[in-house]
Amino acid sequence: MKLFSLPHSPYAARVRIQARLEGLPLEILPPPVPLRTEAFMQRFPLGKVPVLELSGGEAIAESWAIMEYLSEAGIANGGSLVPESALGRAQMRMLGRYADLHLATNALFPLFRVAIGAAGDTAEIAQSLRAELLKGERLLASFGGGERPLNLGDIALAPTMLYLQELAPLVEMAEPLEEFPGLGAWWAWVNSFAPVRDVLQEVRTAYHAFVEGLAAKA
Ligand SMILES: N[C@@H](CCC(=O)N[C@@H](CS)C(=O)NCC(=O)O)C(=O)O
Repeated sequence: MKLFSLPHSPYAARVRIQARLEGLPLEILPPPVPLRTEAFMQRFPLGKVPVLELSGGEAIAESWAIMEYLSEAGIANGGSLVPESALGRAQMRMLGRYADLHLATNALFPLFRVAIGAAGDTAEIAQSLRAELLKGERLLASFGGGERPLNLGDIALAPTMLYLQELAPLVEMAEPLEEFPGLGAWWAWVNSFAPVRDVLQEVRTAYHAFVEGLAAKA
């Protein structure tokens, strides 16, 4: 199986973390045709990476669909990243949807726009970031205390949280998780897993290289 990935992509990073945690035999490759071209859109209708290409040539896009496919395909060597109970699975999906529909939509994308120099009210973006982080703080607390195994929701959230911390200084929030001890503890916990920590470091390095490249061109 081939995973078409970009090193700085938080969405591709999810699948790469899962692959390392579960010992999945994925060949990690750049997109086989340039993004944002008709050729890419024809081959991969949703127009984004990551894309998982199966040995029969079928393509699966959307990181969450790929992660669920991989965990259902019966090829994992490690423990399961999908909880056994229906409640555990619902909580896992809530974390994934929190990452995409709340944190990314309302905080990360506005921060990206600031990063590329688009106009934006930085005080408003900081307020929105705090509001979204508070949701996460409360969501994690609602799962109850105590140890639980890492799941796909944590893996979906981790790269988004990495980018928020990289970009929050743009809106005068140097350490955004400092105000949210539950999220801070969660962040330390997910980073205690070497595959998570290592892939996040790859994303961080790729992102910094990307930013330096932009600065050099300016
Ligand atoms: N919802 C998608 C988002 C994927 C996504 O936004 N990928 C970005 C890279 S981080 C991309 O392919 N961008 C190319 C483009 O927008 O042209 C997922 O979860 O896979």
